[in-house]
Amino acid sequence: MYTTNAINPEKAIDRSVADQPPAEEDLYFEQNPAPEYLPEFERKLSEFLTNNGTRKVAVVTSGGTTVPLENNTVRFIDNFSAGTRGATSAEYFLENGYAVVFLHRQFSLLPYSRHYTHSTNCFLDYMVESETEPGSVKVDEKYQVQMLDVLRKYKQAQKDNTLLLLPFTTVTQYLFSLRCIALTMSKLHVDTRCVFYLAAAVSDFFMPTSRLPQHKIQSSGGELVVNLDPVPKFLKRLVEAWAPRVMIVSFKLETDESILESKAKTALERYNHQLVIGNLLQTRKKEVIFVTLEETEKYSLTDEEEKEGKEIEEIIVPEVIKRHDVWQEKVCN
Ligand code: PAZ
Repeated sequence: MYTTNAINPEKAIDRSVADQPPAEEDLYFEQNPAPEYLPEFERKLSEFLTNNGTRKVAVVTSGGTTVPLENNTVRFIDNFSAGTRGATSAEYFLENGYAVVFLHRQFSLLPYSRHYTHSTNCFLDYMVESETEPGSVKVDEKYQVQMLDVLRKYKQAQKDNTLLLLPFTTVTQYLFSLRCIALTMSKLHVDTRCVFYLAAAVSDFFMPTSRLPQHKIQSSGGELVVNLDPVPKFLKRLVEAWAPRVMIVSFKLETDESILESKAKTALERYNHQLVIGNLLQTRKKEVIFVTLEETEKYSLTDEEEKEGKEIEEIIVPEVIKRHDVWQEKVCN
């Protein structure tokens, strides 16, 4: 009979065997500097989670990440995302009783204020000088009802302390922040109550710190050839190691409809998370697909609903919440 746990001290460390190389994702965190604000970030997050007691939590990521081309950054690569999906979804999570950790691109759209910023109207167009009280300013009569509704919800979220705004700019800041949120959730045992709703448009390529020029690239050098590395696939790490008990919803954006569903399925198979929401750049405000290993379901607004100003997130978020409830039942029992 042999035993599988006998120890031979001479062979305890076999120096002829090379060390396992660290995973690509771990190397990323070793080779790129952590944002200086990370300890403060973690402190604020822990305080927020503690204050929110047993409330369910949605971590909503939103907006695009940048890829700096210089250390003292003048130029960077960016993407189209304005943060509409994230900011709008955050409001519906709040309305459904969730606390929301809003990890967003700095200066992109925010829940509630999104109705009045980056819009075709300047915020001043919503105001008029009061006729009854000369010298004072009030909201234009035609915007009163809508603005009061938004204002009340905004103030309620402030009063209840249910919305935490955490900004990022670069892809590296985003990844360090996401890892910090996942690990903090697990540390505070909030993970089973939490859903990650990853709507941010995260760069697939980046310039490693080791190759980043210190100063502004000079045009006198002639043609600029940029050589970017692929960003390691963090979703696998998030699902397997950082947040295994959190329900994870990722988004998949494509521009070619014929590959959207298959790409979403491939992501599910590769990362083993719970749900991929697929959308096309051209129709993302009107139509999405929910893809799981079992089925694909389409959700869309009718032309009528679109005209009335209904938002697709009003359909997406309650559907995600339904699935989160089922997930919670499963992981808690
Ligand atoms: O910010 P926005 O509302 O303009 O766009 C939202 C979106 C298309 C970025 C989002 O729905 C999405 O698909 N995010 C994931 C993108 C991706 O990495 O595939």
